[in-house]
Amino acid sequence: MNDAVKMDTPSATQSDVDFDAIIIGAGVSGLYQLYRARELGLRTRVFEAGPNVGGTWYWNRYPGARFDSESWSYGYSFSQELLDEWDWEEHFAGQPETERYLNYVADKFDLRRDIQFNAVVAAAHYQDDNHSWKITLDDGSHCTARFLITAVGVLSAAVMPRISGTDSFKGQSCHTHNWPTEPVSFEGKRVAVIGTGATGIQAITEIAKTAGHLTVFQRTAQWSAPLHNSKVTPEEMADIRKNYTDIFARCQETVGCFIHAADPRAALEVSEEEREAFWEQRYSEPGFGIWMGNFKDVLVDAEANQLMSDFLARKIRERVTDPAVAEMLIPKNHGFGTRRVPLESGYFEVFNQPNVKLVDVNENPIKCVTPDGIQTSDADYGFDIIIYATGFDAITGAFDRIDIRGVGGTSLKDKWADQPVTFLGIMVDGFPNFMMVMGPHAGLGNFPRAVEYTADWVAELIGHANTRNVTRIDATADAANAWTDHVVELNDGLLFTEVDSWMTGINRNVDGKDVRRIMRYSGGHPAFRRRCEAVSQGGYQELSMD
Ligand code: NA7
Repeated sequence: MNDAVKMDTPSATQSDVDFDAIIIGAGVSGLYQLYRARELGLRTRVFEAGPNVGGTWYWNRYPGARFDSESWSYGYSFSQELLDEWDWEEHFAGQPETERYLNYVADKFDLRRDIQFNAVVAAAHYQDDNHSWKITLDDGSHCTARFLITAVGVLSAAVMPRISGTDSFKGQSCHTHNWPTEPVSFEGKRVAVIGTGATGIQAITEIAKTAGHLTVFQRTAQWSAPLHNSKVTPEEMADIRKNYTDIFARCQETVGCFIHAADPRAALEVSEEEREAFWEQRYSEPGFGIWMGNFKDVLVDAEANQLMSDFLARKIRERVTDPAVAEMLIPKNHGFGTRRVPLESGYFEVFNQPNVKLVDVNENPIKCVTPDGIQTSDADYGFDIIIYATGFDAITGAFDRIDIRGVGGTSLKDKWADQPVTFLGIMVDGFPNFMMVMGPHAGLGNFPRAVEYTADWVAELIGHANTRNVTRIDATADAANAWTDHVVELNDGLLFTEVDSWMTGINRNVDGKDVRRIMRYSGGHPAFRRRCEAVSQGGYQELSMD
């Protein structure tokens, strides 16, 4: 074993491996999985590509980066002491506050001593002769572990656009995910932002406040709604603290683990006045209520969805003074909520500013980046700074970037080439002792709630195996196929499956990601929990154990 990976004394039961468990990633998932692994007494090592903890909240330090989940519903729930100690400053925390929070957690639970930073996992190969994984870092060092747990995030493999000349640009440029740690000044600068997803919308709103001139290159307009962020007063924090038990219980019972649950009424069964009043109310309230707490038919019934989209189009027309610009900002190729809804804090008004220009790249495609700026089909733009808010190779991208091989050398990337196949979104048949916290087929939503549940389930499974001297756990092919069929069926009738987005596996900047696939579990967290509990309480009959 290479020196870069330090080893503790092997335990009697697992003396043939360097570690009981390797976790990839020290973000929200990896930190908690490490905490649980420690409780089990596992000799654990976390490999983290970055120089510090935080994952998403370490890397995405672009201006305006913040939660769209209520902060106090997003924090960890597992430690009463932590809940008692941590005061949230904003209802929707910005990246610096969240990064501070995750550092606080790492320090409080003394997690860093088991984390190796700047450690990029290049390969992980299963070795059936001793039921272990051989993990190799990109510096060539390697080690072995009984269990391999991925906590690599859903949106961590950043992707640059397929535009030629990006390297030739003489000014400053970066992808929002790789934002520098030192402050960037936009004062008096000519700035370009390419991309108008959740990230672009946050960054554009903030950068427009100080940029000399900002040009936004938009390919797909978004149905975005107000965030309504505010400071948390001491009185509110005291109230939140009193109610944590109820808050987390509520999150467990909603589809996306948010505090917001769908309204039991259908948009089409109430009067027009009632509908409009409800939507006005949702539009004026903080957070995802407008998406997750909307009428129950808005995301499944095309007519209801059209009415909701019309409502939001009217809002955009009210807020944007130039009617031609307003029309450019109104999505035409998808309905409300069928892509991830970005929440905004004055985004549409940005386009009323004299220092901001919106360019539709469908009308005027970007031809290339030049040393001085960007050339489109109809103009040459000079820039000092170019920002790529072009998103991620979502969900499977971080897996694809590691050479993961299961029994017989089967590559995970190849196995998933057409469609991810998983068991509970946690295991993959033919990849024994391999567990994913928030892999493909996990439910998407208020991330830490699902993370805590999944990491607990994984820890319970490993505990079950260890107490029975089981050294090899694999999902059966039947179980994985049945689960995958179930995940696919759940998408019938959901409007979002008919739309290109990272949630349907589309990324036009990545080879092979141009066909829609079922990437996430759409049955909702309560149903997911019931499925997982049925497996654990049933004695893990869907798994083979030796
Ligand atoms: P997204 O939501 O994938 O957005 C990426 C944006 O970049 C989107 O508007 C893309 O347009 C655009 N894009 C990508 N390539 C190009 C080119 N070549 N030209 C113009 N525009 C381009 O990523 P985000 O980082 O904003 O958000 C990811 C998630 O993070 C978000 O949903 C939250 O959950 C947190 P497209 O839509 O593909 O036409």
